[in-house]
Amino acid sequence: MAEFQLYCFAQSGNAYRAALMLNLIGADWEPIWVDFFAGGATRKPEYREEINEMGEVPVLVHGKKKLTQSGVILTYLADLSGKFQPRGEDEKLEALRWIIFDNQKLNGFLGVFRFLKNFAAKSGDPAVMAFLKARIDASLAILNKRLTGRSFVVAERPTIADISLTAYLYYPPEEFGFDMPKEHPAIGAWMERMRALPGWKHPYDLMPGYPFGTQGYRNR
Ligand SMILES: N[C@@H](CCC(=O)N[C@@H](CS)C(=O)NCC(=O)O)C(=O)O
Repeated sequence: MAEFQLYCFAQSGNAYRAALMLNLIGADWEPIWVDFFAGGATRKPEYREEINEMGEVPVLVHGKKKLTQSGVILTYLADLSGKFQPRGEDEKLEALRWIIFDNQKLNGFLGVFRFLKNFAAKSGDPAVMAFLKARIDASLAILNKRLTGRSFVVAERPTIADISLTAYLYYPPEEFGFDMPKEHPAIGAWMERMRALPGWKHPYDLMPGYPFGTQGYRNR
């Protein structure tokens, strides 16, 4: 059995943050596939009782420790490995600031937008999609400005804030209907720097369940 287990599935950018971190630090880890789509696994009472009361992936298991929320998992793995750590109080607070912004306003909205566009039984209401797209565009512009003239988000080296921000960005543009790296060149250049890190893998190559068994993408 590997040292770490990660509950995840290939289409989850939230889980990708944790999977990518494990790979980048060279951890001995294995994925545990969660049947989110066909099986609705995260909504089952046994998942909430035994795995995560919040009904979400990612969940990281390390011996007797079980952690959820990608920001918590990233912090734990950075402290444990000494890699991608923000250094000193200012960098730590700055990393947390970007992780919270990302969870709420960038990848938080991107995940919902992509779900409604591709996976939900009924396509997202146009007014809801337009609302989300406007929020996403505003957050992408903020990140693009931050990355203009700098290599990484918090420091001149990648930290867990950068890893958090990758969540949904590498999924194919057709799953969103817009091309984030093309439309936001500083984000595109930063994505290439992240892609060049040893151990980087695309979410569909890193986590199980793509293309998924019984359902397929609604819009393909
Ligand atoms: N802020 C959380 C978000 C986790 C999250 O929303 N995960 C989704 C999958 S991408 C989930 O498990 N949703 C289950 C559900 O809504 O039933 C994190 O970063 O870990």
